Amino acid sequence: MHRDKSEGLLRRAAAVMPGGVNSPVRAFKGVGGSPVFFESAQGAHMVDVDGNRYIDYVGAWGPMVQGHGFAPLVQAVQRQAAAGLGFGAPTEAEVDMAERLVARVPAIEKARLVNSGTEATMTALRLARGFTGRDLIVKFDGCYHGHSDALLVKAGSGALTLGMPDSAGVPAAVARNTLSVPYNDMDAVDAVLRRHGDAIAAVIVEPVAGNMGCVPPDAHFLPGLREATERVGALLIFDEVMTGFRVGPAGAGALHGVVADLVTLGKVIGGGLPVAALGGRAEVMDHLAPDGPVYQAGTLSGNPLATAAGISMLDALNEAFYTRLAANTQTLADGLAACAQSHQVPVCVNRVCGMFSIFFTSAPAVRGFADVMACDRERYGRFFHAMLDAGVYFAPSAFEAAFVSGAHGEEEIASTLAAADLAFARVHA
Ligand code: KE4
Repeated sequence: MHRDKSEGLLRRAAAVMPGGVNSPVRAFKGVGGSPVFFESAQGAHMVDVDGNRYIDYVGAWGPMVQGHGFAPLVQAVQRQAAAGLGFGAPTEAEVDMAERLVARVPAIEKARLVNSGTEATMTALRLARGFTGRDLIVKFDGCYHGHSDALLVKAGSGALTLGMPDSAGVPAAVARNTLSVPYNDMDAVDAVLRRHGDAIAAVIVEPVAGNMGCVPPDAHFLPGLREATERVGALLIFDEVMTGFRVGPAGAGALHGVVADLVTLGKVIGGGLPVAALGGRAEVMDHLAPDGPVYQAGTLSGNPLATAAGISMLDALNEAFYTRLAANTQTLADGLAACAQSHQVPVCVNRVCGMFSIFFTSAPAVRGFADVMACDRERYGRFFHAMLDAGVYFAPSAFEAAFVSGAHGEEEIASTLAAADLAFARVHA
């Protein structure tokens, strides 16, 4: 499989864009080699600029839960484009979208639409600080919540991939207000709340971590966070930008029976177009401008194309969809684990509905950042390239999740497992 055009495009791109990409994790720094430039996508497949076709498990980093080119969404966006691209004024579609989020996510009584997950989590922190009058934030090692200053502390995803979980340019005065503790470690949470409890505005967590690879919460973790934050008067923020409407019809919080004070959403709710959201208790949300003292704004917020996409996506997500998505994710994850074992390659495969990660480790479990950092990233890179050459596109980083869509069926799963059989044989050595 040759990718000459991609390599030529990277040379052009690098002359005019930092690293030749508009988001660092796309640059293949975590797996080596040159990023693939894509041209089109349909269903579970993408086609690169050299005409190579791949089964796609990146799904634009989560939005494509129905697969690429989802017809109802494409048609809704085409219709809206002809009617108007933006008004800078309220539209009925924004109300329709917010009503759907309120109806579907138990934690959400009111919602504010924004343009990215970063905006949503940045706003959530400001709102929590404005509501509580406190400054400190608690996050978890390896969790990624976008690139706002306060959250680039021991962050996952691209920050981890590039070995810069604490970014340059973040003032110490900002970073010192963010405390990061190990995921799934309630003792560490209790210790930091005992010491700083009455100064903590919020605890923010990925209720299923996806930015250090897929790491599900231990059974007691989310209920423990709910009880601990209530005990000290801090808000609990579930960052569901990745897990919202991916792991279940209402996200990970609902799946685990825990209701946060604030929830951030993104990715799936835009189906690939730029829309994200912050939602939560009305008592908290009403502190946002224009009614409240916490300012937040956005020229493109509630953009008509993005809300048209979001509404058509949400209306196509029902219980039956998630039952099938969970079953296919399980079949694929089990098949990959069995295939690795047949080649004596030690792996741990974490999976939840719609997403999974293959960790190259002989450890019995991967429950947090320290476990992830002990995994064999070099072997993941070799596995990634073996799969890429076999026409299967995984995340170009060992610190990301693989995403299954409604368009991944028996044929795609069988082809993926056939490719994995060759790939595990190659990485066995
Ligand atoms: P954006 O600002 O990239 O829309 O969302 C930031 C964000 C917030 N919270 C969670 C849980 C997230 O997963 C993300 C973004 N996820 C990464 C992929 N793991 C985006 C990919 C990229 O950075 O290019």
